Amino acid sequence: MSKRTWTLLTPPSQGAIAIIQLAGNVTTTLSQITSRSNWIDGRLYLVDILGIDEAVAVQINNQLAHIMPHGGMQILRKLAKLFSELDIEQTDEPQFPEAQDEIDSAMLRTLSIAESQLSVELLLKQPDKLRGVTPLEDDLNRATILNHLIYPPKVVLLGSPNTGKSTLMNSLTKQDTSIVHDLPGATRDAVGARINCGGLVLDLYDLPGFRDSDDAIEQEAITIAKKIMTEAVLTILIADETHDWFETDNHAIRIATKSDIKDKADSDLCVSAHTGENMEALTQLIRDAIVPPKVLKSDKPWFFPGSYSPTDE
Ligand SMILES: Nc1nc2c(ncn2[C@@H]2O[C@H](COP(=O)(O)OP(=O)(O)O)[C@@H](O)[C@H]2O)c(=O)[nH]1
Ligand SMILES: [Mg+2]
Repeated sequence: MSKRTWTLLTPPSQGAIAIIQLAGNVTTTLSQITSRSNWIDGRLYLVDILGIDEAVAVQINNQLAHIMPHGGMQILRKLAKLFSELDIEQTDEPQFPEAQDEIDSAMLRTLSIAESQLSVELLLKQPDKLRGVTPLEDDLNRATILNHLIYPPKVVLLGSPNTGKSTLMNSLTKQDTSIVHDLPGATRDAVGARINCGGLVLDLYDLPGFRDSDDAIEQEAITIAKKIMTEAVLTILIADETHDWFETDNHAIRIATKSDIKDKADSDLCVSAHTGENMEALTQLIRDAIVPPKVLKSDKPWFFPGSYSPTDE
């Protein structure tokens, strides 16, 4: 008998409906967990799952079925226990019966985990471009950039205390994620938030100033911040009229804050979080610095994760 597995297709959190994919000998599984013995492929049935829940279920073929119970966490926990008792193993590898071939299936899997809207249209076009193609170095370099549409990259704000980093962070996240304070060094921890930046989803961090400090907690925050700095794909250098730019070897853009008071020369853009001036332009600038329009609009194939392994040759 082929190995029987189950995969949660919906997010692992409270929802109205959950979708669970069953794979392996599903005829056996369905007869064990419901009282229905006769299943026509592709037809939806309302079934009772051993008193746990009423669910909609469909057998796609004798190796694949979907059951759609209510999405409460208690129901999911009970179902997980039931599957485990029946020796049905949980996996994180959904199957896509609608996929034409392996590359199509890899694309659908990537699409299911991709964070940025910008990836959707692009991914759907890839199977046609990728079949039978081996990547060149140039293709792999382009993939490194485009993969940021799947896995949110880290971006850091870096500048002297009081230049307006936390205020900018709050404005970009539209929440109070950062401490805004007039005292220099008010941001003791690296504060991060996942934001949608013109269609690109990224993790933005407001780093503490790297001051010498005897405070153990502050030292710890600085250690964390330095690690995030090295992982960041983009550093947003922040300065205002009275503070100058920090030095960095990272890929960086220079954003001058408080343009409502005065613009600053030698910046890529002057913004004001208070008036909103150039805030829209800032999100586009950040996005384009990470995924340049030239790369996004390229007609060449995107070797997204799972589409190619170096041993494919
Ligand atoms: N006029 C003006 N003041 C700002 C602006 N952004 C921040 N500030 C002020 O600058 C000070 C320091 O801001 P904060 O965000 O805490 O700076 P950080 O130390 O770099 O995080 C606060 O008093 C803010 O209100 C802005 O766009 N215009
Ligand atoms: Mg701050």
